[in-house]
Amino acid sequence: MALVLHAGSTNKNAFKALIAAEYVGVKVELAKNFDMGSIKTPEFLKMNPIGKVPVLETPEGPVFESNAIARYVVRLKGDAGLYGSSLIDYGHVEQWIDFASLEIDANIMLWLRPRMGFAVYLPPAEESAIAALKRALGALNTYLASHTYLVGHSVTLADIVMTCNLYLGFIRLMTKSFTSEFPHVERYFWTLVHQPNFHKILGEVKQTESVPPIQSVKKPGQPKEAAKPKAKEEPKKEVKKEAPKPKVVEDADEEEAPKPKPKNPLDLLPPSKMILDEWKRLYSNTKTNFREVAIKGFWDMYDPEGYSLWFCDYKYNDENTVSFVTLNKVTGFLQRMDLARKYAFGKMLIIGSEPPFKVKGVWLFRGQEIPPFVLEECYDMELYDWRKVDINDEAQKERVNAMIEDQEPFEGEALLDAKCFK
Ligand SMILES: N[C@@H](CCC(=O)N[C@@H](CS)C(=O)NCC(=O)O)C(=O)O
Repeated sequence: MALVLHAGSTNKNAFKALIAAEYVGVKVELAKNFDMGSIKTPEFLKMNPIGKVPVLETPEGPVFESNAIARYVVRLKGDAGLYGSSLIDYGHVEQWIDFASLEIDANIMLWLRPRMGFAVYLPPAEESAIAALKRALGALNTYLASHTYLVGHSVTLADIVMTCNLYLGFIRLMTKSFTSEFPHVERYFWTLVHQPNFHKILGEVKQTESVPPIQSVKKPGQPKEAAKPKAKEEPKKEVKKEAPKPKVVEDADEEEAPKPKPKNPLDLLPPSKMILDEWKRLYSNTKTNFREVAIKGFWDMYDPEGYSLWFCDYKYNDENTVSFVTLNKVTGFLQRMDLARKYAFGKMLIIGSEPPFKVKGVWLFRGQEIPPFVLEECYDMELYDWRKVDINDEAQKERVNAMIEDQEPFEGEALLDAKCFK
């Protein structure tokens, strides 16, 4: 029988237990017809005296506090590896759970609650919450530069708690311009949310495009109408007093301002004889004699003035210890390159028959440089070393051919997979 979890269906604190349940194979269900209005009733307060959610009902009584609930769920199955494999792993799992709660989540909440109208908005308090959050994300980023997961080589409860806490930040407050300072945190977060057990609970995750505007404080226990300011002028005065706003807020305002969409500078380049879609069609439609048809066709079409070719090499191949995580990393990269579909073609090889796997690729870009908007918008770009292909060098040309063709062995090694961006 499923354990019942009392919480709303979008509560990231409840997601911790739901994701953990997926990993360990325990049935946990959200309470049917859950109503936030019920959490201060005497009946609910018997389950959690502070009147907050989530609360898990177990055959032996209720458990509250989301981290404790997640730990309970994991221990129902012995721990199923979610606590690592040694005493020190266990210590580190607990270390990161506390860090995720006290250094990441606490500061996200200090930033978010006033903006939602659940606490008074004070600019210096917001600035200090953001500074503390950045300090924590900086430390996490440094750690993740050389680690795929927080502990060991697979997902632990620490990753579940950390990802759920980051999730709230990513969907509500932390825009791309904010998170790009922490590329390893970005990579970690997007990799984790794409894991099947996370995806099942979180669904498609979309990073916020702006920081929410400040709302006037809602008074607890009063109907929504009463929380509204009495005089119409009041909110305007409050808004004026906000200045100076922290930078992220200004960024958000800028993002919100309606601006005409500037033309992509690549559209202003002199026309090229190479029609990218023609090459993509040739690539897709060639089923036999690939060398003679597609590769030959590529070089016949190739316009070295209008296009350039680039090799890329993943900088952190040592981290590629789990095949499906490595494959997900590459899939995520190609998804994020969607913005360059009109201007690029790419081939990514995942190389090796056993871990650690190497990730290498070749890309065709419109123009002579990697398009700046791609470098800015797609954080994966900085996880690779990029080298322009010298097409006068036959060895380099042959390497391009081998990559486009998925030649195996590639540089003496088997291919785990090859993925194409077209
Ligand atoms: N530390 C608690 C936080 C619980 C919490 O703040 N819950 C919010 C919803 S996410 C709530 O119930 N708020 C209602 C209230 O504060 O009255 C946990 O991790 O479970």
